[in-house]
This record gives sequence, structure tokens and C-alpha cells, in this order.
Amino acid sequence: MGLEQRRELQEQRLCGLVDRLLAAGGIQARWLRDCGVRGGRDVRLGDLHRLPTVGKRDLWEHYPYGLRAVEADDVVCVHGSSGTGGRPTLVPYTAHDLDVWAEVAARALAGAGVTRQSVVHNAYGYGLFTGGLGVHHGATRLGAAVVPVSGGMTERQVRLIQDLRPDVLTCTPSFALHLGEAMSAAGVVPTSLRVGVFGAEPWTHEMRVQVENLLGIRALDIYGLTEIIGPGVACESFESDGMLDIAEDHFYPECLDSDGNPVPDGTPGELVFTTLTKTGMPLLRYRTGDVAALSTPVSGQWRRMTKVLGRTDDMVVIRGVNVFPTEVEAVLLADGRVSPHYLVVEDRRQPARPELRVAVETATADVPRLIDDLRGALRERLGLTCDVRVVAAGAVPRVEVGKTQRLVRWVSGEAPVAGLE
Ligand code: DLL
Repeated sequence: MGLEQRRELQEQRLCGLVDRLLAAGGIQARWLRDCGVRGGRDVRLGDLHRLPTVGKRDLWEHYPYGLRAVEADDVVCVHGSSGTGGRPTLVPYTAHDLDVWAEVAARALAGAGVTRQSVVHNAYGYGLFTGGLGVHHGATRLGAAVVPVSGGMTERQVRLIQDLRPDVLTCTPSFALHLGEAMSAAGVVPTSLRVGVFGAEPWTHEMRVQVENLLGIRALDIYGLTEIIGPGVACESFESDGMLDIAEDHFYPECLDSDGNPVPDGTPGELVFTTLTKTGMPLLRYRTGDVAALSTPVSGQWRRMTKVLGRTDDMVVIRGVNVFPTEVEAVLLADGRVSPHYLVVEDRRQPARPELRVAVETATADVPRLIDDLRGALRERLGLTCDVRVVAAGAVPRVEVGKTQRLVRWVSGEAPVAGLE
């Protein structure tokens, strides 16, 4: 699709979205009316930045279904996420939404070479979380065979991979590592696996190298969030040069600074999406809290985003220096002596003297040298002196189900990981 044709499609869909929101009533309709919008024709893409954004707080305040834009009868399923603030976010989907979701998830998998012949070992959790069912919808849309194994029970998963010989693995990157290590420990070589489609948590290119070497596969990134649809909002493919293609015919992206102003293409900012085609809970300018940069639109190519660098609420500010855990990960995993299990600890036990502590696992014998090298590399990359500690192998908690937490705040009490005291 050329740039103009795509823009035209997005304009048409935006017009339909605004009409749907106004017809549904509720907060988004009220805000639109307050801005003088009487119908879809009053809003063009170029005016979007003048309209209010909607955020997680608005969903919480109108919990459970305050932003639903259809009759209850039209809802066919509900998904949710526990959210970073611990409060659940629930999202109602119509049959039309499921259709869009299957399409964008199928696109993501097709970009990883998934076909009717593929067997997809889907170890994303099934349930309210969108990972399991989202990938499932996409894979079945392509006619692939899905093994809906969900998260957990690692030993059984190793057995299933041996017996069913899947070519595609879908799960969080941290579970991919855990599974790979369990296979190595069991002496199993996953010869059938060819590609992995990993997401739901931040991970760096350095982590990609680790996962690819461990499993002998190509590892691609998939991004999404429940509020927008789930996995498939954007995805990497073999051809996308380490960037993620955004399904921008369904989800219109913007990138904003902390004051809510647009940042230039290529500059990191907070991702904001407008769901052009959704009907159950359509959102105009949803602030995701995720930080990434957008590419400049190019004809014949989807708009792209970088890998997610972190979340606005995951940014640690230590002695005036801003740090995302992914930057620490990039430094640690660029060093071949460090295992991919690490924990970043924001130590605020003494409020006047906050410290960034980094717990790593390693097999190297020369621990003082490793610590020295990592401190130097972190100082160079972050402009901050970190306290690096080597902890016992297995001390950093592994997650079999759900998302890995790479950043922990230590305010009082025992150390979050033994060996950090
Ligand atoms: O995590 C949807 C998903 C499932 C995406 C499976 C990819 C694969 P939520 O549980 O609502 O939905 O969490 C959404 O997870 O705002 C990001 O902060 C983070 N996230 C999702 N994908 C990525 C990714 C699913 N590829 C939140 N890289 C988002 C970094 C990601 N962070």
C-alpha cells in the first residue's frame, strides 16, 4: 500500500471510530464533544494530537466495563492484565475484534515463516492474559497446528517438544531461556525448532543472541497490550531489520514526550495508539506507558517501531541519572561471562543515598575481574556507578508462569536476592 492510500484508509477508519465513540456515550464521547467534535468528519489524523489521551487510570476509574462501546450482548469474550499497578484491567471483545486480532496475530506469525505445515508450541499463558489465546487465534487463522501447552510444567514441555517436534516456539523470552536450559540439563537438543516469537516483556538484542544460541533458532519480537488487542499490535519479521512492523491499518501510532507533545520520528517517547477498527472497547489515543521510537513512514512498508526500551514507570532515576533496566541488560549480556539471569535492584533503603545494585550469575572463576569490567562498562553506558554483585547460580528467581520482573525496589527488610547484602 502506498503512503497516500494508507493514510486515506486510516482517515476513513478514524472517522468511523469517532462516530462509534460519540454514539456510545461515556467519557470518550464527552471529551470529544468538549473539544467541539460533533461527528467523525470533524477529526483528521493531523488533528489527533489536539484531542485528549486516555490512560490506564481512566480504565481503572470506570472498572469493569465503563469504556465499553457496544451492548453487552455483542461481547463474546473478555481479556485482562494484572497491570503494573496491581489493579486488573478488563477489556471486552466483540466477534469483530476477535477477527481483527486473529488477522494481526496471523500477520505476525506469517512474518516468522509460519504456514499450514507449522507446528506451534504455544507456551504463552492461556486465560485472561492475551498471550496464549492471541497467538492461538493467529496460528489457527494460518491453518497451523497449535500445541496449547500454556505456561509452567517445564519438564512436560520438554517432553512434548521431543515428541511433537514443533518448528515454532511462542512464549516470553525469559521462559524461552528457562526451557532452553531445562533441555540442555536433560540432554535434549531441540532439533525441530526453527524460530521463536517472543514478547510480553522487554528484552534486548543481547538477550536475543543468548536465546538464539541456546535454542539454535531465530528469535523474533512480538509486541502488544490487552487494552489495544493483545499480541500482534506490532511484530518483527525476518525482513524488518530488528524493528517491529506496526499493524497501523488497525492501530494508529503516535510517540509523545513526557508533556504529551509529539517527538520527532526516531526519538524515543511514550507510545500512544488509536484503535481504528475495534468495536468492543475502542480507544482514542491510549497512552501505553511503553517507551520506543517510531520510524518515518515509507511507501510500501508498515510504519515501524524500535524494540520497547522500557516503561515510563520502570525508569529508575538514581542521582539524577535516568536508567531503564534494558540498558543494564544490554551491558550485562554483551559480556559472555554473564548468565542471562540477572536482577536490577533500586536500593532506596537510605533515601538520601539511593544505589543501583545489579545481581548477576556467572560461571567464571575470576569474579573480581568480572565485577570490575561490568562496573566499568555500566559506568560508561549509563554514566552511573553501580554496585555489581555475583550471586550463587540459581539465586535470581526464575519465572515459569507470567512475566519476569527484572527491576525490584528495595526499600526495607531483606535483600530481594541472597548475596546482595
Ligand atoms: O503482554 C500482550 C502480549 C502477549 C504481547 C504475548 C506479546 C506476546 P499485557 O499483559 O496487557 O499484554 O501487557 C502489556 O507488556 O504494555 C508492555 O509493557 C509489555 N510488552 C508486551 N510485549 C512486549 C514486547 C501482553 N515485545 C505490556 N517488548 C505492554 C517489551 C512488551 N514489552
